[in-house]
Amino acid sequence: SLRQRVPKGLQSPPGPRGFPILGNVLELRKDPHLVLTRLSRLYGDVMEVRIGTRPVLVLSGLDTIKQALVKQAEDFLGRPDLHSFQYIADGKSLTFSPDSGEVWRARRKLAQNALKTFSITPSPRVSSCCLLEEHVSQEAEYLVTKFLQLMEEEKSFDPYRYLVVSVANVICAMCFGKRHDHNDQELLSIVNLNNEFGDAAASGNPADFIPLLRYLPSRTMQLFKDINRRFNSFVHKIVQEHYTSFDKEHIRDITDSLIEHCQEYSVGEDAHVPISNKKIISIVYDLFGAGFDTVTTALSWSLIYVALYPDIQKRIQEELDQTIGQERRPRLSDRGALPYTEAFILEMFRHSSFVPFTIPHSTTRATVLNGYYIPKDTCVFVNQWQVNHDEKLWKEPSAFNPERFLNAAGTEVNRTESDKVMTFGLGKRRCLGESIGRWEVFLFLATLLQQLEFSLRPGAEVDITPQYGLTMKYKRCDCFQIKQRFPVKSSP
Ligand code: HEM
Ligand code: HJJ
Repeated sequence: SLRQRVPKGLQSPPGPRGFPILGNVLELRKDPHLVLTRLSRLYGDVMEVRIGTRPVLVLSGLDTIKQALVKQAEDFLGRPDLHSFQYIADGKSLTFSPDSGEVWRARRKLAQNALKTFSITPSPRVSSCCLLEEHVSQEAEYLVTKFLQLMEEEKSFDPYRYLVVSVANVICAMCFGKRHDHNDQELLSIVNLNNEFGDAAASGNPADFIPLLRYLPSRTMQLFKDINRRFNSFVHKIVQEHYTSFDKEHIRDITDSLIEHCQEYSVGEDAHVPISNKKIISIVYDLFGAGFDTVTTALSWSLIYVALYPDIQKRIQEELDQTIGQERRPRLSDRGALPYTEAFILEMFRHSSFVPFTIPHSTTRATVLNGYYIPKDTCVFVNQWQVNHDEKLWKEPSAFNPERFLNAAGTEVNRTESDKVMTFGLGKRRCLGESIGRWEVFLFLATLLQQLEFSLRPGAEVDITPQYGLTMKYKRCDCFQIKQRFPVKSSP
C-alpha cells in the first residue's frame, strides 16, 4: 500500500472509502467545495480523501485550519509538486512552485516590498495619495463613462469585459508602468477569459493526481497550456523592454525594481540566499496574474449582489451620499467612515466564497494534527467555503446579509465577526496582496456606486451559481442595466 507506516498510538485521519485506482475522484468531479463540505460533517475537520491513488488531507473548521496554518505554520507551508503547476511561469512561479524554503521566503519578501512601494506608499509624484488611488480613480471614472455609453447603445450589457481591463490596468501600472487601451486585443486575449486558468489550477484537477490522464487529450489542459504560453510571452516581452531601457537612477515600476535586485545579487552583495535572476523576475508574473483575476472576480460578484438586492444597494448609496456627497469622488481615506460599505464587501467575500479552497498546501515534515498522524509531503486542501458557510459560526449562512457584520447601531464593523471570514488564507502562505486587494475593491465599488445605480433587465433570468475553479465566477450575464444617479451638472 502507498500508506506510510503510522507511529504507535496515532491514527490516520478518517475519510470516505472510495474505489480502487480512482479513489474518490468521481465524487469530486462536480463542485468539490460542496462535496467536501458535506463529507466533513461525516468525518470531521481533519479528513483524508484519495484522488486516484494519492491521499489528500482536507481541512475544515476555522479552529482546525488556524491550528494547522498558524500554530503549526512551518509544518503546513509547503506546496505540492503538481503536474499542472509546471506550466505556470515555466515552473518558476512564487505561488505554485514547490519551493517553500529560504528561496521562497526571500522571494516573498521581495514581492511584498516591491508591491508596497508601487501601490500604497505615499508618492510625491502623483496628485492623489498613492499610485493605487491614482489609478483606481482614473479607471473607475473610465468605467462610469463606458457603462453609460453601453447602456445608451445596447440597453443592457455585460460589465465583466470592461471591469477586467480596468483592473488589469491598475496592476499593469504598478508592475509595468503602463496602461492598455480597452480594445487592446493582446491584453484582452489574456485577461478576458472564461476561467481557462482557474479550471486547471483549481484544487482537485484529476490530471494532477492520476498520471495516466496526462496522456489523454483534455480540453481543460489544452486551454490551460495555451493561456500560460500567451501569458508568459506577454509578460516576457514587457520584461525585455524594461531591460533595454533600464536606468538604475530611475526605477519606474515593480519590474524595474526586480531587475535592480538581479544586479545586486549577481555582484554578490547579498550572498545569504542566492536566487537566480529568472526566479526574481518571474515574481512579476504572479503579481500580474493574481492582481487582475482576483479583484475582477470580487467586483463582478459585488455588482451582481447590488443588482439583486436593491435595498442593500440603496443603503450603500445613502452612506456614500451622507459621508462623501456629490461634490467630490471617494478616496481611500474614506473607507473607515463607510461601515455599511465595508460590511457589504465582507458579506460578498463570505457569501460567494469565490476562492473556495486556498492554493493547495503540503506538509514539509511528518506532523500530528488534532491527534491524527500526517506524513511528510501530504497534499493539503483548505476548505474556505466550508468556514464561510459553517452553521456553527454563522446564523443563516445562506442568507446575504451585510448587517451580520455591524454593531446594533450600524456604526461600526464587528472585528470578531469579520475575522471569521476566510478569503485570503491564513499564516505564512496567506495572500500577500490582501491589503491591496481590499483597498482596490473598496475604491472601485465606492466610485461606481456613487454615480451609478445597477439593476438587471426586467424578466431576465440570472443564474449566480458559482462555477467551480481556483476563483469561482458566475455565468457571464449581459443583462446589467444602469441609471445615472444624479443629473450631470451642466457647465455655465
Ligand atoms: C495567495 C486570495 C488579491 C497575490 C492567495 C491565496 C488566496 C488569495 C486564498 C492562497 C493562500 C494560501 O495558499 O494559503 C486573494 C483574494 C484577492 C487577492 C481573495 C482579492 C480580492 C491578490 C493581489 C495580489 C495577490 C491583488 C498581488 C498583486 C498573491 C500571491 C499569493 C497569493 C503572490 C501567493 C503567496 C504564496 O504562495 O506565498 N491569494 N488574493 N493576491 N496572492 Fe492573493
Ligand atoms: C497566475 C490567471 C496567470 C499566474 C502566476 C504566474 C498568485 C486566485 C488565488 C490567489 C492568487 C494566486 C496567484 C495567482 C497568479 C495567473 C492567473 C491567469 C498566470 C500566472 C487563490 O496566477 O490567467 O494567468 O503566471
